[in-house]
Amino acid sequence: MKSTQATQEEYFSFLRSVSLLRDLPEEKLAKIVDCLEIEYFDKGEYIIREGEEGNTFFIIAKGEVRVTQTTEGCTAPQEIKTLGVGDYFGEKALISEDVRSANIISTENDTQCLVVDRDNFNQMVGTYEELQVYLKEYVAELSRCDERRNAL
Ligand code: WNU
Repeated sequence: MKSTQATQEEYFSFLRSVSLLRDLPEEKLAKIVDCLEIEYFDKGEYIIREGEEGNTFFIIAKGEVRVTQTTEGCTAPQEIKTLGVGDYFGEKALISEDVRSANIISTENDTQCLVVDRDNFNQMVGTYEELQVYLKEYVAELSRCDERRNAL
């Protein structure tokens, strides 16, 4: 990310406030700030589409998104939850080496996401054992939620 130092510092302290990244070493966090892209989405815009390939991880810096997913026996995708500032998504396709498993849709104009690509995500997670274990468990739990939803 090319930006002023003031902006870099803002992103640094914002990322520090994200629970997932709280304990990440200073230099790792600084590296993430260096390689971040910022993406902007309007209300109703799809950030992620279920079934597509994906190579990015997102952290919400502004706004709100809806998570929806195809469920057996339902014609329209069902809403699973909403996520807001400081929440993140898109880790599952990266960790499970699978296609996107849900839709992510912006519910506001000017939703802003910090985007980390697969290489940088792997570096961030790979060098930090606890983070890796935490995310793997969370992703396994999401798969169980998916199965349960489809079994209803
Ligand atoms: C869910 N099932 C599935 C969420 C975000 C982060 C964490 C929950 Cl650690 P992807 C679609 C994304 C997926 C997840 C997100 O949607 N998601 C869910 C579910 O019940 N995905 N399959 N809830 S919000 C959320 C936990 O990030 O990653 O790359 O794309 O498959």
